[in-house]
Amino acid sequence: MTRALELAASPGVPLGPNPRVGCVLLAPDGTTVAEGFHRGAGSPHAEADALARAGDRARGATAVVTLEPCNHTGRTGPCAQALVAAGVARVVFAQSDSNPVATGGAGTLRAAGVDVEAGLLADAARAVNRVWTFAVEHGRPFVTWKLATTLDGRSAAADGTSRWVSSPPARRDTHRLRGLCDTILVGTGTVLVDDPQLTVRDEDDRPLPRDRQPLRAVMGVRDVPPTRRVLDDAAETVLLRTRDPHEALAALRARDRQHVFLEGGPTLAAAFLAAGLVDEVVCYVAPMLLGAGLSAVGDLGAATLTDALHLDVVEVTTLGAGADTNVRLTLTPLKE
Ligand code: AOF
Ligand code: ZN
Repeated sequence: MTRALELAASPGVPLGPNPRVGCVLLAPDGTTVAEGFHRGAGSPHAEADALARAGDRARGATAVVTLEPCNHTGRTGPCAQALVAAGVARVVFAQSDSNPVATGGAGTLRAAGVDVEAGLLADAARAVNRVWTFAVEHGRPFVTWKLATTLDGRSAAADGTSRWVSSPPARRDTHRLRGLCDTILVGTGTVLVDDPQLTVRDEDDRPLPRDRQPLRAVMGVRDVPPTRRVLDDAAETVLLRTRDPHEALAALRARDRQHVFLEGGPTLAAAFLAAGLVDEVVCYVAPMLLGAGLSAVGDLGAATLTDALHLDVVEVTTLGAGADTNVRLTLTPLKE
């Protein structure tokens, strides 16, 4: 299973709606017959990849898979039936598949007389697909709220200027994190006021190719003029005509989205926080004071200290040096 997990995490697999999955086929004497892994949506599942490499040698083998074999015909599949047809005698998998369309593989295998063992290194397997697992189990995308503030928690000065709060190393780090998400979400307010591009750009500020850009999502009921940069063709854009965070996330989930990078202003951030829909916070703190200006987050209804929203600090990292020094805090909101 350790080897199957390594295969699952093979480099070069594009970010996509599918989980990373690895599979090892073992002969009865314990030697490896074939290995396989999933290379992204539309390509063969890990089990199918390993079975194709094994050919006749799959008969009587044990399949060690990081995820419960699927039970459905989606873009490919179903793997449970393929394992049975290939004559595999035993299946050991790590993580159960709670994806409603694919679940049930273990039952199908057992019904066909295959010996099935579930749960081996399940936590490690869940960690490989942290965000995919969250999305299938919660039925909505995982939300990372990103903010950049001054030491006194302001994201813009009194005159509205906000562009250079964080230092160049922090901004590059933001682009790296954007590129790990499949959706960048803002409100119409941010689009109308700041006219952001919302693309992932490299070290030299060049946008990545369109097919590697996250989806740009804009929520709110105000109209977005066609000249706004978010509507250029550097990346795909969807206008979610709602103010409700639940509805926005449901619409994104319907498009197979699993990781939202929330980059909206204080009002949108407060709406997501109040609804309990922020799962992770990444905050870049610049060593500067404004003493006035826009608070990074709107009213959360906390009139007294005991009403404060508390967060766990997961990581503290210093980015840049000298005048460019920023501190990045990664936190998890505590939910009751
Ligand atoms: C994968 N790779 O190796 C396994 C998966 O519609 P499809 O064919 O893309 O199926 C995707 C679902 O199949 C996926 O969400 C998961 O539930 C299941 N198993 N998926 O992409 C694999 N074994
Ligand atoms: Zn499958």
